[in-house]
Amino acid sequence: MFTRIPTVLRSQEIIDKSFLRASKITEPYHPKIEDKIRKEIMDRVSTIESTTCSHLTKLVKKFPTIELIHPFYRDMIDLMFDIDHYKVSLSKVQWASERITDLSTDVIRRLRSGKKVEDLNRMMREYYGRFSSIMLSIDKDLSFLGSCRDWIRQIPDINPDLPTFLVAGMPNVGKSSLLSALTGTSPKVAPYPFTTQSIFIGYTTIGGKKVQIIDTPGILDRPMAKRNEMELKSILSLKDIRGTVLFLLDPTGHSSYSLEQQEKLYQEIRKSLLSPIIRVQAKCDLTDARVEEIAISASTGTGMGRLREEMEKYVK
Ligand SMILES: Nc1nc2c(ncn2[C@@H]2O[C@H](COP(=O)(O)OP(=O)(O)OP(=O)(O)O)[C@@H](O)[C@H]2O)c(=O)[nH]1
Ligand SMILES: [Mg+2]
Repeated sequence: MFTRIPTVLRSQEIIDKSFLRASKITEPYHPKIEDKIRKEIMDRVSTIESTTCSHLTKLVKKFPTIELIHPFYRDMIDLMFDIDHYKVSLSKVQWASERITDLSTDVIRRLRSGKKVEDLNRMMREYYGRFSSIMLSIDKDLSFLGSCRDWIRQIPDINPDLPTFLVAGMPNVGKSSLLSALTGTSPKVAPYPFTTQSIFIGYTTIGGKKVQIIDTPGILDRPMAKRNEMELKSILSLKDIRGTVLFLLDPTGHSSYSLEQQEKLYQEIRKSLLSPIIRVQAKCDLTDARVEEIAISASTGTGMGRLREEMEKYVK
């Protein structure tokens, strides 16, 4: 989703890069030396301007605009860094780009009327000096945006506009197996910020619609009390996805959690996510006991049709 944000160069790197390009420009023979030098300086100024401004405007364009992105991403970003600081830094980059364009236009206009070689050279030196100081004045912003980029790139590639199911349940109850049984193909893996775990995203068609199913190991699988604040908040940002939770309960003892422990997690998820929840009994091939209306086996495929019918009710 946000993997296409370009690397953010620091001020000095941008200065060096554009000066190096400019230094390679030489004008062929002109009968008058001042014409040759004037043309050379103008070309250098244009090169510095276009190299720098295209980098800066690309940055502004490729960084997400907070107002336009889905609340899920906005909340994630809000957890990662100060959004106001982010907006100010982006607008300073925009400002620098505009200033450099103005400065370059101005010097090119003045170069046209410059007669003596020494005047032309002075204008060029002044231009280089002013250009550098504009660039250096946004160095802190570039450095900050560079770290924002590293954060933003960690936001998982969830499509918040697809109907979504979040698989939840205590460890070992069969969440990953259910995801595979529903989606067939091997899921896409994405890191999830603030946790050491990755999430898995699979797709299938239910009721004629493409849906997204997300397995969230380490995220929706243990009591909230055991989590730090960042983890809690990152769980809450899942709320913005407005998915339906598939809550797996394993009554066989195979997962080594009692049904009571599993109920407790169920209650917590119900309260914190406020999403609709479909309760699903897992591993029904291992026991004849039916504790839930919907009982499935990811191993044998029993009950999968019934589960899909239920899921269809939540795919609007
Ligand atoms: N017999 C049987 N075993 C199952 C079924 N579903 C999962 N298992 C087994 O249960 C174990 C845990 O399954 P996973 O799908 O990895 O469970 P999980 O909830 O993703 O586990 P964590 O990611 O560790 O939380 C594995 O050994 C699976 O083979 C099922 O329907 N029937
Ligand atoms: Mg798993």
